[in-house]
Amino acid sequence: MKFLRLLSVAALTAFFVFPLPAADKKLTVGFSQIGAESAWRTAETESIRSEATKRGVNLRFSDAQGKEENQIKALRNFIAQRVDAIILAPKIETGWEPVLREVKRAKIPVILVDRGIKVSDESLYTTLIASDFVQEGRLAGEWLAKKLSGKGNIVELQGTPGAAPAIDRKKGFAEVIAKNPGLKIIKSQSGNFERAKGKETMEAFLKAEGKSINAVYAHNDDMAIGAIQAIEEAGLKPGTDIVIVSIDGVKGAFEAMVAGKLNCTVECNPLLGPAAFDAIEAVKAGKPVPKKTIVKDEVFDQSVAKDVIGSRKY
Ligand code: GYE
Repeated sequence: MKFLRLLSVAALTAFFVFPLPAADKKLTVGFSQIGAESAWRTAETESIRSEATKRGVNLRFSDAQGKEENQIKALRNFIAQRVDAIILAPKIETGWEPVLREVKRAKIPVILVDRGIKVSDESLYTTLIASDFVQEGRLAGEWLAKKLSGKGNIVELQGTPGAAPAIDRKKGFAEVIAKNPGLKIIKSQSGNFERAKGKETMEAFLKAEGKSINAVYAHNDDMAIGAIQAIEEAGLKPGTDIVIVSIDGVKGAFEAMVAGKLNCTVECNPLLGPAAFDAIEAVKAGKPVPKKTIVKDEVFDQSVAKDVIGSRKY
């Protein structure tokens, strides 16, 4: 009896003096997502959601419906809820300083996924996990320059104004075009990374430029798929009459390539869940994390589409 009592006193003492290690506590993570404008984005959301479930993380998901101000509100809610970490997929590069200062004051680490931001103080976020969008633009440009043998008129469908992938994909592509005097970007406008907007913008391009368009460069696959519809409705053959190159590498792009309607896609991997939670766990364990992790991407064109479509994960 006495022994048992002693034992329970020892257990209680152990519990209070040595509380359970933090690693055993269930983490609560807030994830502020931009919206669901593209197949890429839904794949990213799914990757983060399923990885949270797999690791037993309590995920607070907020969909900003395409509005930065909703993302800012979400971050303030996460502060109020005292989450352990925040995953932020920022819509545009600017406008984050004030709210990120509040987050920093609350000592909540911020993991940026997929898009970068412009801040004067880099300590306002912990790490960025993203692709090199300038390089993606270059790869698209190089592929197209070769396909067109350095000659032709290009129309460009840009992503969301102010968003890192729109700015950088435009820049990388323009670099390559500048080196090819026979290539010209005759129109360039935003389709907001959306299929319907891509179609609408392509319709306007076709109306203005008609048959002088030789190629389309779309900052994402969804807009390219919209453009394909517009080209078909104009009585032309996408992939043949007009060469099309885009970025992301989603399933729909591979299907369009197999059907001969899209010529090339530059991959941009949206499956960022595992890397995001690795970073959070490292930060929580007091381990250093790199300021930037660049996700590797590949180029796929029609010639390989049939062989790889079955192994695509998004
Ligand atoms: O390419 C596009 C999406 O931020 C990298 O956003 C991402 C981009 C992606 O809507 O499809």
